[in-house]
Amino acid sequence: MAVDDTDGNGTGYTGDDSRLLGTADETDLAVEHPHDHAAGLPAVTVAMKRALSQMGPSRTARTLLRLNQADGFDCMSCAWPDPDPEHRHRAEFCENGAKAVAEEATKVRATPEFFARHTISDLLQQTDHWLGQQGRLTHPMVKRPDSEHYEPIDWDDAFALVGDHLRQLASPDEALFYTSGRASNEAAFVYQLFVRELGTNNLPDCSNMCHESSGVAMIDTIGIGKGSVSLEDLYRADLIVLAGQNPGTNHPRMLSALEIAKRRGARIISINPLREAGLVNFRNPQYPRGVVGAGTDLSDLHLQIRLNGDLALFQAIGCLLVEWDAVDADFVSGYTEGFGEWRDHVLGVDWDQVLAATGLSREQITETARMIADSDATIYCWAMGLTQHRNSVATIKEVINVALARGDIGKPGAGLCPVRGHSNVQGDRTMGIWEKPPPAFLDALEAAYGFEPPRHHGFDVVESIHAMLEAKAAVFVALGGNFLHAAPDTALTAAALEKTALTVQISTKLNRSHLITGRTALILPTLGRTERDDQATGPQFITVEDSMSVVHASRGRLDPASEHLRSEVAIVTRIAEAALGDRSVVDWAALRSDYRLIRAGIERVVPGFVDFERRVVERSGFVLPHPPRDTRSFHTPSGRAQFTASPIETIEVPPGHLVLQTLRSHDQFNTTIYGLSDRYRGIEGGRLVVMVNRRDLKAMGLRDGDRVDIVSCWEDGRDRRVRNFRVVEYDTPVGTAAAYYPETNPLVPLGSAAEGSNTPTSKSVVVRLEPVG
Ligand SMILES: Nc1nc2c(c(=O)[nH]1)N[C@H]1C(S)=C(S)[C@@H](COP(=O)(O)OP(=O)(O)OC[C@H]3O[C@@H](n4cnc5c(=O)[nH]c(N)nc54)[C@H](O)[C@@H]3O)O[C@H]1N2
Ligand SMILES: Nc1nc2c(c(=O)[nH]1)N[C@H]1C(S)=C(S)[C@@H](COP(=O)(O)OP(=O)(O)OC[C@H]3O[C@@H](n4cnc5c(=O)[nH]c(N)nc54)[C@H](O)[C@@H]3O)O[C@H]1N2
Ligand code: SF4
Ligand SMILES: [Mo]
Repeated sequence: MAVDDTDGNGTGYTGDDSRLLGTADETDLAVEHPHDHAAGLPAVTVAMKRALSQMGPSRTARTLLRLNQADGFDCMSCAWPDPDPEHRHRAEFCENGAKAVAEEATKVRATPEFFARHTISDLLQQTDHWLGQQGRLTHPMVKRPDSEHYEPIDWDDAFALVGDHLRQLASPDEALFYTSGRASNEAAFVYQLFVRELGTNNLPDCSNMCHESSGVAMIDTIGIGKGSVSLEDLYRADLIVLAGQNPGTNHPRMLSALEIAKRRGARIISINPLREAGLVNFRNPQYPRGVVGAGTDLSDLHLQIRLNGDLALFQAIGCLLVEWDAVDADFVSGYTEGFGEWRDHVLGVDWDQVLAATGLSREQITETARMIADSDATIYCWAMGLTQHRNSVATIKEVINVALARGDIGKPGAGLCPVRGHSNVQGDRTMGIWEKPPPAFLDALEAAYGFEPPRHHGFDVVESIHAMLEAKAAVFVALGGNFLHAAPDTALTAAALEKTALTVQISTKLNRSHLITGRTALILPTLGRTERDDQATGPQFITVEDSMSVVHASRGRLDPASEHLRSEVAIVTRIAEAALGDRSVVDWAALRSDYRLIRAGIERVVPGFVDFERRVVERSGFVLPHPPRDTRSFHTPSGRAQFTASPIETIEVPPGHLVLQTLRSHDQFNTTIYGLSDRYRGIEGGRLVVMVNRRDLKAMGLRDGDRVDIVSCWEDGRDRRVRNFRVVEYDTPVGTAAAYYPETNPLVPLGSAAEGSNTPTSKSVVVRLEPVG
């Protein structure tokens, strides 16, 4: 598709172009009362119905009973850890895990005949939900320049095509290699090895849009970008703080862990602008009591905070802890630096500013601080509600300040718990998927393989989009994911991808990133986690790392969706051979035929993987080292954990505007839309909704059920707009609104990213609502 300039803004797309979202029929959209509880019998019923309809009875039994079992495969949905084998249930999965399996192990196929029947323009008119329902990709496909169709291509020709394009670049830095967090450790390791031997660190990943702010904040303050708790710690905590996270939908089995903690006497504080089901009440479907009974009241205190009010909240908590002398003086003097500056800073906190930023009362904040002061061991959990704002790094550092002041790091039942998203996003980073690799990692790579890896930093996601727009990058390769719809500012991202010569998508299922492409485009279909991976030396398993640094094996058992599929490792190593040819010092064919050789490489390069092969086949895998958790050692420049002082900044919202967060429904995995039922929020049959407080609606002269365009307001003056959304009156703080990702990604300005992590500000988009008609 040629880039014409129909909108006059240089992208070829208007903000509301139907090619970006498809044309949805939402005539069945219905809104009812939100639920207060999560899971229970409906969760079991929905999970089984979806599984049966997509996979049939025998596949359902063969997959779901192996999910998260020691000899089975790892759930490909979220990164929540599995209990020890002794504590596992026969059915160790949740509703959304079952949906993820059904989505991958579906019996439906998107074959070459499918692509022959549909032009790319036709497909662009369909919604993401429809695209996903077309089933598993079965053949490598190519879209030639100016063609309106994908057509089949042989694997050899496909690899040669990628190799030719890469070899023709003036510099390896003109190629971008994206990774989504589902790739295995083995695939991720060979991918970065190839990319670095090619000569670039252009390894943007989904982390850049996800927990990057957590990584940056934690590396600066405690010297490592990973959480410091285990499941056992959660069970033993006195107090668990859940900030900016919706576990009932996005990490459902976390609720089981919280329930155990709760029964052992833990208290729970939830901090969230929305009263998400599950934060309030949980009915565990694994116990008869949960299915039929009243369930467990999880939160002892719910703080309905304004969007982006968390920095102010934690600073005020810090102030009260200092005033009450509720600081762990031994920990502070023994292990930290910067306490004095932080203390002086928080003592000067402006309470009026705190109350305005948080929308909370002083009593609520005092009660929260009191619970933290009274707890001997607190765990601080957070997810996207904290990481996707302009000042996210500072906000997370403020949470860390409170944890440091209380000595809540490196002791049982306490710690920091950034709850990861994709099932192996943490492992991919451990394997070196990082555009800013630490020098020690590159040194180890050089020592192990004998080539000189590039030392200059590569592009992250936002920088990659700019690079494509400015024609500084001509080849875009994606190991999984859906870059177009995960990235911000969909019109600009679409224009960026279309400026490239070649886009390559290594994928399991059709998505919009296959339709908005470079001049030439390849779809390389790959095996999923549920499927057998046979290579020259026999069946292979892969490994992953969960949110709590546990590395374990995963083995698929199903027959591959098509005989033409290749594993991610096979595809990446063949691309490496095609691009590097004789100049490579790596024996790619050997790595492909026996993944033990990849794990041996990982053992040589990545700390913590000593005796990898033996330890990972043991039943529950092993835990990677974490100096603050293990020995209260902090690998920061000063050798101590670092307090930091940050100003409270409030988002400027012009009169008549709202701050919008873009979030997940209960029926999607990121850009994969499973269905149209956001059951807990009571929104059924559609996704084009915007949730707004009753008082704001009144002030704007709008009512529940009205139709509006959502228009975002950003300094560059471009028109960013999505059309014809249904207004839903919802219990969100005054001045804030919520709508689903990815349909509202066109509103997130590319230029609006977090300071220090460059993460798009998907949870604080300033918008206005324009009535339709
Ligand atoms: N079923 C399912 N599971 C998933 C995913 C999925 O899409 N579907 N995605 C996976 C991925 S990649 C990720 S990263 C995680 C995401 O997991 P979450 O972070 O839970 O995902 P979001 O839907 O973005 O929800 C953000 C939550 O933060 C709240 N929030 C928003 N802004 C603020 C704020 O300023 N302050 C506070 N305190 N709260 C705020 C929102 O109301 C919402 O409850 O889930 C993973 N698991
Ligand atoms: N507005 C807004 N934008 C956001 C967010 C938000 O909250 N709001 N959240 C951000 C976050 S936290 C994240 S993590 C990103 C997610 O960004 P991505 O990781 O890029 O997106 P996904 O939707 O998870 O990718 C889905 C696609 O992955 C492919 N796939 C599935 N399984 C496999 C597999 O096993 N192997 C391979 N090779 N491919 C597979 C399928 O083709 C599927 O269509 O989006 C970010 N974007
Ligand atoms: S909690 Fe996450 S990893 Fe566990 S079964 Fe559910 S979706 Fe899968
Ligand atoms: Mo994520």
